[in-house]
Amino acid sequence: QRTKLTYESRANLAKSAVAKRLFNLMASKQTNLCLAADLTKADDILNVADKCGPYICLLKTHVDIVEDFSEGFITNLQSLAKRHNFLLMEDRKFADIGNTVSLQYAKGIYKISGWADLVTAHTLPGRSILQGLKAALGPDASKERGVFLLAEMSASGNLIDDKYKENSNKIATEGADVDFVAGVVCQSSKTFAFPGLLQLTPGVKIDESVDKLGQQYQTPEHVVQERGADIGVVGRGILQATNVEQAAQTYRDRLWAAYKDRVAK
Ligand code: 5IU
Repeated sequence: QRTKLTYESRANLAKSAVAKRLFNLMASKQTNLCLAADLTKADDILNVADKCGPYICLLKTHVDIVEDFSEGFITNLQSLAKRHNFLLMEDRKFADIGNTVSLQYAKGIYKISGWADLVTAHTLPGRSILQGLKAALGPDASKERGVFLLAEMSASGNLIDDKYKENSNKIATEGADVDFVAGVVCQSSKTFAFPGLLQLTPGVKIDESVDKLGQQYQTPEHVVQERGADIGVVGRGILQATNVEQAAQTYRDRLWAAYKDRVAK
């Protein structure tokens, strides 16, 4: 069972070079916390990235909500990622035909493939989503880039059913492009079994609740121990805290303790 294995041991099973890097980073830095930096001003994102940097393995962006986007913002974000040792994920949720996602990944204002170690993508278009994204990269660059495929969502009433999950799992684990898949975004340990993939789980908050727009939250302990999360994604639980740095530390401590407990049992 993958949830019983340590991140170190799973690093050796990963087919994606970025997944291997992330597993090792998590083990050495002792953090399985991803910060969802959903803020609309570049400086605010850089500020939380600097404060929370020591406690996170991954910083997740929605770059299209940034009102004052510039190349300088990306340069600064990259230097914070380097200084604090975390990876960057653009939660773009690509979902179009191969040719279009290839353009969306590399071109336009954001040139995502140039800076995001990881991106998210829907499996709705089928395997061509991986081929399309890969096509945007040079032959060797795909070793430095990875994709998280969506197999489940935390939104109440979402349309994903068991068959869709099963087929998403197949895309993540079978075929020529599996070296490009770093993990799966989902809500349950039953969604996939392969220990070389990371389970990223959003919808994490210390006070279990919902928001007004369909988001459903679980506690750090619940997502790691009952639902199999390898990385817990926390946005507003940290961003709206009075002390952001302290909140990041608390989420890190609780997610990490839950993981240590999970592998010890
Ligand atoms: N996110 C989810 N649920 C999902 C997927 C992505 O919440 O199923 I896929 C994203 C949306 C947001 C972050 O960027 O994770 C969660 O933020 P809050 O912790 O503020 O709800």
